[in-house]
Amino acid sequence: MELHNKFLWALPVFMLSFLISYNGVEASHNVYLHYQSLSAIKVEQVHRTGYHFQPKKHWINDPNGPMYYNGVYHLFYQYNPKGAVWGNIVWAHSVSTDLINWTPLEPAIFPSKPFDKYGCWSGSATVLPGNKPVILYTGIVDKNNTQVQNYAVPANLSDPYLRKWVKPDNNPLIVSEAGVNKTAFRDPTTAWLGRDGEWRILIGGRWKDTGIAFLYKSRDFMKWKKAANPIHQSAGTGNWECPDFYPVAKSGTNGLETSVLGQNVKHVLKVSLDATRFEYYTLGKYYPAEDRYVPDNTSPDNWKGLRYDYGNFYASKSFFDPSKNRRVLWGWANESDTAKDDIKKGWAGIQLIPRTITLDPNGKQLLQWPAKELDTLRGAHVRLSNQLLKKGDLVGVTGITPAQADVEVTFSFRSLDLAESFDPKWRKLDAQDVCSKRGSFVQGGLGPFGLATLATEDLQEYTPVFFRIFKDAGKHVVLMCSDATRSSLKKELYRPSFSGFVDVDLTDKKLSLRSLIDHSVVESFGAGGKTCISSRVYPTKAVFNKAHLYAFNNGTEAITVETLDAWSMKTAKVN
Ligand code: DQQ
Repeated sequence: MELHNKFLWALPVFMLSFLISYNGVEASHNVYLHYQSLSAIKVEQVHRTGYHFQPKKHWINDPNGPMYYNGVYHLFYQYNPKGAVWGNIVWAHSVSTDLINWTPLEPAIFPSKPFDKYGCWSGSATVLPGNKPVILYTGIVDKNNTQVQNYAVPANLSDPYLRKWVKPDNNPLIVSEAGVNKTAFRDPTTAWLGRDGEWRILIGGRWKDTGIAFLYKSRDFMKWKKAANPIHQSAGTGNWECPDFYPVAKSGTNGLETSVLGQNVKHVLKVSLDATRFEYYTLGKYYPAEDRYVPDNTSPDNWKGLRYDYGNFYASKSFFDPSKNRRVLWGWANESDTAKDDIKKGWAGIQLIPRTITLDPNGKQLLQWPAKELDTLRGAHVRLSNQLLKKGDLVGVTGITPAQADVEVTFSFRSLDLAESFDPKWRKLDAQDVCSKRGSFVQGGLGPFGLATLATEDLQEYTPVFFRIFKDAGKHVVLMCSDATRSSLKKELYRPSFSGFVDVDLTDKKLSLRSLIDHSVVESFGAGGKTCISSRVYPTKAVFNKAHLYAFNNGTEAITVETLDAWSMKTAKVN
């Protein structure tokens, strides 16, 4: 059978059809047996990125590790060395001193032992006291997809790049207990150390349709014991992949090391939903004595929850960077074209730009922003100031390379009076459904206004990133969209109207937007990183120097571009 959906069989059918039709995303990794080991003959350049991380060819998925060690950033990632679709998975390894330019090394971990013979799946790194890194990862031990947790350590700690990793023979460290679904038992987190001297990790899984983060504890990192209760679980969410659990400071912008506890922190639990291929996170309180995590009542604990990114973004991982006192987040963006296209291109998947994470001063969500090292790639610069955009106006941004650019813009408006009414029926919908009803093409009152990226001059192709503001029962609702509907003339593409609501105070009547445009990806940060959306798009005409960038307004209320700064982005050494 060519197309076999690896994990989906196990979830109740009614639930899956609900989740999948709800999100519209094709679920899980597909196994295309014929394509798995079909090496790329040619690598098509047209949609390859200039400054987003991607290897020279073939398939990538989840970021693994990542870690900072002795002045070097290590990014490991799930990689198929033999083809452009998922399969033959190893831990590829690249290193960097600035998070932006990368040097590829040999794969760090690959199937070679009985405890990982059928696959080396995702996991995390922890730097143990004495400055000793250790990786925990999931090994697949048989054809039935049985999952165990293994460890690997650097062969030579004095190698600055930690090129070789050893998988000791006392692996596996953790096997699933009776009563646990052994095919949904994976993706160990970075460990944190309790005040009682015990290390703790989470492992993702499920029981029936309940997503679970199992908690394991160890004194010596070798003997692990399952805690009586999971740290957290949530009914109706399906299998939890790639959990991530870490503290954030209640005030200030410093990131925190994973073991930090106390009154001045909140915790974040992020899970990746296998059934729908999107993630959500909650903010909450971790009670170390009982090893329980309780989400705040402002964080929905289900697939309606807060998302790091409302677009192509999955299997993310964060790590603490002690050199800059920050927490950095990596996310994977899969393609939105077909497996056949990926074979033709010779590659599939990118990692999005690493983002720093802090707690929004409102305490209810996170803020994300591209790592500041990205600014070193900024080249030619143009600025627009105080540019009025009346209804229907489209203003070109020239003098930079719009297919490979970084744009920061602040819009302002005089009044909120013309905001459209929010249809009460939409209250049940998610932002993406609202955006698909009211894209950038339907004229509004206050908005849509924003950027038209990767656009042809005649707008046959473009990916607009924009805001629309509504009135709903005396309050204002801000919708941010990154709409791929008209991104390409090519058929057979997944072209969603990705969207998220923005919880922003409009007293100053301003909204800001930053978009990182890179050939086949538009990665956007609304209102200082409150709402982020990444879209993968494949224009046929708006490519290289045929791509254009515009600021637009399609609402009745005039909008002022207070400032718009756009930079050509230099090409990074992405691998
Ligand atoms: N990808 C890995 C798994 C993980 C999934 C396999 C998430 O470990 O659950 O490539 O994308």
